[in-house]
Amino acid sequence: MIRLIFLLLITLLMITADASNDTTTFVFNGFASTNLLLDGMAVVTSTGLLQLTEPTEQGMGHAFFPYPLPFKNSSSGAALSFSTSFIFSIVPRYPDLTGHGIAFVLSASSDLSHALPSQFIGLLNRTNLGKPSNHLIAVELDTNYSPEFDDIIDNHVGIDVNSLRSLYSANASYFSDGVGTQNLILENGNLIQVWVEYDQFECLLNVTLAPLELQKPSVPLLSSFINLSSLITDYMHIGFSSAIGSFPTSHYLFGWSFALNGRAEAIDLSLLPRLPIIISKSKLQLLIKYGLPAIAGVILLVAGIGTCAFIGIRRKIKFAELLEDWEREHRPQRFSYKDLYMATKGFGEEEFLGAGGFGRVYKGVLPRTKAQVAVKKISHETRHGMRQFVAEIISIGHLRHRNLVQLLGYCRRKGELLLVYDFMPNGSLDQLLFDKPESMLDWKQRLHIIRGVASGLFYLHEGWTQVVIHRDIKASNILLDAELNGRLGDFGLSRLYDHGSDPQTTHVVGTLGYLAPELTRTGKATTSTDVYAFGGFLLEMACGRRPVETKALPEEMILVDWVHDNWKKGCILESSDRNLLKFSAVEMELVLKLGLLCSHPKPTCRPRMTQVMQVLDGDAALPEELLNDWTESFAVGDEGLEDLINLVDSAFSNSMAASIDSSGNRAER
Ligand SMILES: *[C@@H]1O[C@H](CO)[C@@H](O)[C@H](O)[C@H]1NC(C)=O
Ligand SMILES: *[C@@H]1O[C@H](CO)[C@@H](O)[C@H](O)[C@H]1NC(C)=O
Ligand SMILES: *[C@@H]1O[C@H](CO)[C@@H](O)[C@H](O)[C@H]1NC(C)=O
Ligand SMILES: *[C@@H]1O[C@H](CO)[C@@H](O)[C@H](O)[C@H]1NC(C)=O
Ligand SMILES: *[C@@H]1O[C@H](CO)[C@@H](O)[C@H](O)[C@H]1NC(C)=O
Ligand SMILES: CC(=O)N[C@H]1CO[C@H](CO)[C@@H](O)[C@@H]1O
Repeated sequence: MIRLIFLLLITLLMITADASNDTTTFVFNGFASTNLLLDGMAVVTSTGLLQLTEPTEQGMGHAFFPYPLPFKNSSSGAALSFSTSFIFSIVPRYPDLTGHGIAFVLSASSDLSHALPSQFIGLLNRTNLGKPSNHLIAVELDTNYSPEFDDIIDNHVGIDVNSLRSLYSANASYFSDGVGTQNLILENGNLIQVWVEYDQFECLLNVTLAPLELQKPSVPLLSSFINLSSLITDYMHIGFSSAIGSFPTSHYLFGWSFALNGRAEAIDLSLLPRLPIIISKSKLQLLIKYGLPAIAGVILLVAGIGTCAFIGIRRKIKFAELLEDWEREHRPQRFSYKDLYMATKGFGEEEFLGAGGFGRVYKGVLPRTKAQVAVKKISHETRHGMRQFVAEIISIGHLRHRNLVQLLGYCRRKGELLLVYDFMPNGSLDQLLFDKPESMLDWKQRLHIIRGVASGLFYLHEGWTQVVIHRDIKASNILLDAELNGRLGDFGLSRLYDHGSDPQTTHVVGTLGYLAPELTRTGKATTSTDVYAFGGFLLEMACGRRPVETKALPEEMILVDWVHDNWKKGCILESSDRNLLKFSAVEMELVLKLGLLCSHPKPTCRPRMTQVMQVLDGDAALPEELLNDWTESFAVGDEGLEDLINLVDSAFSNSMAASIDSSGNRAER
C-alpha cells in the first residue's frame, strides 16, 4: 500500500515538474496571445498572423520564443531530439520578385539585430559568418539564388550551420505517394507546412514540406546526418528570421508547434488566422484617380461617343508599347510604359537627372510601390539584335551584388528602350569628384568607394557562372548609394553598340583615357581591358583629375603617363590630389602604384581582379618591378596632339562616350 502511494506520489511529482515549466512543448494556432521576442520588421497583426517582414525594401524581422530551452541532456551532454512544424506563406508585391525567404533558427543568442538582410536572411553578417561561436543552426526556405553562398537554385531548402553556405540543400519540393516528387514554389503566396525533426540517437535532421491541403509526406525532402551535440550550447533560442533585399515582400507565419524530446502536436488548421485581403492605399488612390474619371467618361459617352473614342485612341497611342511574342518569358521584368510615364511625371524636365553615353536618365517614383527608380531612355532604331540584347540585359539583371546598380526591368516602345534601375541618391562619382568641390570626398570615403568598385568588378569577372565584361568603367558610370558605396552602373549596355551595327567596322566602345591601347587596335574587349579602365579610375580617385586633361601642361596631359613619370623620378606622391588635406601616404602610394599596374600598356602585366582585391586588402604584395617595362600610352606627335585635344574636348563637353572605329576615325553617336 505504502509502495503504491509512493509510486503515485512520484508520478504526480513528475507531472507537476513538467507542468510547472511547460517549456518543452507548445502549439500556437495563430500568434494572437503569444509573447514572442520580436525585432526588426516583425509584428503580430491584429488577426494573429506573425508578419516577419513588411513589403518595403531592405530589412529583416526576427521572432523568438520568449526564453531559451535546455537543449541538452544534463547527464550525458548530448543534444536532445526535437520536433517542430510551422505554416508559412511568402507574398511578394510583384510576382517572381521576392525577398529572401524564411529560416527556422536554433541560436545561442536571440539578438540577431546586427545581422544583414538580403541574402544573409537576417542570420549573420560578414564578420561572424562561418564562426562556430555563433552556435546557429538554421533551416532556410530560400527564394533567391545567391551565387555568393553557392545556392543551387533560387527556390530551395537548406540546412545551415553558422554560415549561409548550406551543408545540405535541395530544390523545394515534396514527395507525393504514387506520384513522386513534386515541385513546390515557396514564394507564390500559397500556404505551406514544414516539419523539422531531429533524432538524437541517429543524429538525423529531417525537413519535410507540403502544401497546406496535403498530409505530411512519408518521405522527407532532406534527411541529413548532423550531430548537434557539439554545435549547440546548453540553452538554445528557437525562432524565425526573414529578410528582404530589393523587392517588397511579406513573410507570414500562421501557426507553430514545437516539442523538445517529443513529437510536436499537430497544428489545428481550423484555428489559423487568415491572410489579409490587401487593397493597398495606392490602388485605392488609383481607383479614385482613374475610376472616377472613368465614370465621368461614361456620362460623357452618353453625351458624345465620338469625343470619348477620340480621347481613348489618343491615350492608347500615348502609352503604346512594343510587345512581341518572344518577350513573354521576360514578363516579370517588364514594366508598363504608363507606369514609367506616371513615375517620371511624363519624363518631365524637373525629373531629368542627366544624359549618359546611352541616353537620358530620369528619376521616378513607381506609382504602386512608391519605390524610387532611375529610368534610362535609350532611343534605338528597330534593330534585329534587340531580342538578344534584351535577353542579355535581363540575364545580367539577375546579378545581385551590393556594388552593382540593380536593374529592375525594362519596357520597349517604338524606337525606344527604357531600362529601370534602383535610384542612387548620391549621383555619379564624377559629379562628386569634379563638379562639386564643396562636398569633396575625403580619402577614407574614396578608399571605401575604390574597395567597393573593385569588389563589384571582381564579381562581374570572376564571381558569376559567366564572365561579364563591363566595357565602360569610368567615374560617370560609378554611382553612389545612400551610404556612399560605389556601385557600377551601365554594365552590359555597351553591347548595344555591337548589335545591329555595321559588321564591316568593329566599333571600339569606351571612353578616351580609359581605353586600353590594344583595344583600339583589336577592338576586342576583355577582362584585361576592363582592368585597364579600372586603373584609370584608381588614378582619378587618387589624383582628383580626369585621365586626359587638355588644359594641363603637355607632360601632364595624359594622367597615367604623368604618374608613371613621377614614379620613375621616385616622387609618385607628387601626383596625389592637392585638395586632399589628410591621407595616409602608404595607402595613397599603394593606390597610385596599383592604378599604374592596372593601366599597364602591356595586357600581360596587368593583374586580375582577384589580385587587385588581394593587394587592396594587404594580402598580397604589389609587383612593382613590372612598372619598369613601360611604353608611353599615346605616342602623340604635334599634329596628333591637336586632334586629340579636339576629340577629348568634344567628347567631354557633351559627356558622350566617344567611340572610335578600328581605322582610328572618330564616330560620334
Ligand atoms: C540522458 O542521458 C542518460 C544517460 O545517457 C539517459 O539515461 C537518459 O534517458 C537521457 N535523458 C533523456 C531525456 O534523453
Ligand atoms: C556582426 O554580428 C555580431 C553578433 O551579433 C556583432 O557583435 C558585430 O558587431 C556585427 N558586426 C557588424 C560589422 O555589424
Ligand atoms: C532542381 O531544379 C532545376 C531546375 O528546375 C533542375 O535543373 C535540377 O536538376 C533540379 N535538381 C534536383 C536535384 O532535382
Ligand atoms: C528521418 O527520415 C528518415 C528517412 O525517411 C527516417 O528513417 C527517420 O525515422 C526520420 N527521423 C525522424 C526523426 O523523423
Ligand atoms: C555526437 O557527438 C557527441 C559529442 O560530440 C558524441 O558523444 C556522440 O557519440 C555523437 N553521436 C553520433 C551518433 O555520432
Ligand atoms: C514558467 C517557468 O517556470 N518557466 C521557466 C522554465 O525554464 C526556463 C529556463 O530554466 C526559465 O527561464 C523559465 O522562467
